[in-house]
Amino acid sequence: QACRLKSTPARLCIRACCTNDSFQPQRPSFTFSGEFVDIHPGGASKLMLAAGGPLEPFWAHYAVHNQPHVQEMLAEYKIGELSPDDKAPSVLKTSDPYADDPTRHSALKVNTQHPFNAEPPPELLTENYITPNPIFFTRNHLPVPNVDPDTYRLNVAGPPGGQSLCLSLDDLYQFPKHEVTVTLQCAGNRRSEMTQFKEVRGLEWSLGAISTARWAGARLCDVLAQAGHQLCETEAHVCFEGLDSDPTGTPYGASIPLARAMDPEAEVLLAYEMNGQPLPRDHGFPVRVVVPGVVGARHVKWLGRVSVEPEESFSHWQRRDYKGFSPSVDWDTVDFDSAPSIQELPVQSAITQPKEGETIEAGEVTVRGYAWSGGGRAVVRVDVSLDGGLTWQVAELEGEEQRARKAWAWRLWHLQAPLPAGKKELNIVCKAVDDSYNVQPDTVAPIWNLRGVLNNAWHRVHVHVAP
Ligand code: MTE
Ligand code: MO
Repeated sequence: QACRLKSTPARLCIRACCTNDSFQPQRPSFTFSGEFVDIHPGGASKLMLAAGGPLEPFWAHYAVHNQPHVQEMLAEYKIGELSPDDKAPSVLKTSDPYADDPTRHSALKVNTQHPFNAEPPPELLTENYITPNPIFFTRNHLPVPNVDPDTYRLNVAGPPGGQSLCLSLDDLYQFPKHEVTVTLQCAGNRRSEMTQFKEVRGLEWSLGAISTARWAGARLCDVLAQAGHQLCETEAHVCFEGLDSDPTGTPYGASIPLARAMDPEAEVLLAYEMNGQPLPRDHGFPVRVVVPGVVGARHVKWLGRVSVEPEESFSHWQRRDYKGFSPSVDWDTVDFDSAPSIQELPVQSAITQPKEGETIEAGEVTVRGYAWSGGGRAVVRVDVSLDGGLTWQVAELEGEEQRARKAWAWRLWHLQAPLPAGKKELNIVCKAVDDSYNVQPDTVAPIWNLRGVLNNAWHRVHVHVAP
């Protein structure tokens, strides 16, 4: 019997009984040796949670394992098979944690189904200034919780000696309703272009991990004030916990500085409406955080708990992910404690029309796209080149005018330009400038990082011209 947990990690055996239907039922049960523990891509600690027990609940959850190349990697570590007597099917039966996920719009380009990660195709992304809810990009790390709005309670921890709040949805509606149009962008937007330069670890987002909605809800500063919090400690952080959690019960979490949370001008919301509708389940029903100008990862969905802490959230996603590093840092040398968590994002723009590889008509070309910057910085200009960056033309900005220092939403833009006769192909490039005169870097190379975040290199599209 090879499935006993030995005390020294080197001898550890992890039982993996692959009887789950969603997995490969014809495969025999097997065990893995401890050599694998340290190089487990998801970290040793997560793997150890499964030690000595069935893997099904974990693999059902982290569905990334259901792929042939993962099986191949693991084959090397297989050390034996369980005798049929050791199998305990009743214990191994697990319900699919994703069975209750909502249905989604078929136009979305699915990155991973479990958890659900998807982006709208470029041609739909910039069709509207406000992204329609059904095609708003979705970034889930875990199964979507099914929250009953009647029994939902938001727990807001009070200051030391103060009282905590336990707010129903109706309680939240009593706070002044605040509305704001905000563009939400994942730090991994455009990661696939970074991978093309050199491999990175993460979801292969194209240019659609960004969307814009009109959000409404209570202002976080009003709720925190009601709980008795003041901006006395400028180094403090507001920590958020989602109601989605992994098999160990650890919820999604993130934090933002208290100074931003308490600043009414920063317009941080506990949002319950998205484009005039209750939040869709994929986007955090019934309540999510919206932090204008800040990376998507801090906009915690299915919000369950808010607290003010002396330190940033201890969540994996605050401390061990969503940070930027030098191109020289690799997975052997990375020190996550050495880099600040991503908050405000850098200036960004991308071309949504024409598409890469498309053949366009001769005569005239219309180039479309989006531009946005973090921290409320406005887009002052978008430059477009049709010759790979040698010469530039200024695009026309569309969409709502931006407010100074509170430019939370993107600008859409277009450029209509005649094509030089005889051109067989075009290298179209765009780059945006924000009101701090920040510009985008021309290539990925100097900003490449092992997690593939923060890609804001000039966006390039190569097209053919019809003869
Ligand atoms: N909140 C919870 N509770 N769970 C999550 O997985 N993902 C975060 C953030 N909030 C996440 C979350 C990340 S990384 C991003 S980019 C945004 O939600 C995506 O929001 P959206 O799915 O509404 O587009
Ligand atoms: Mo994200």
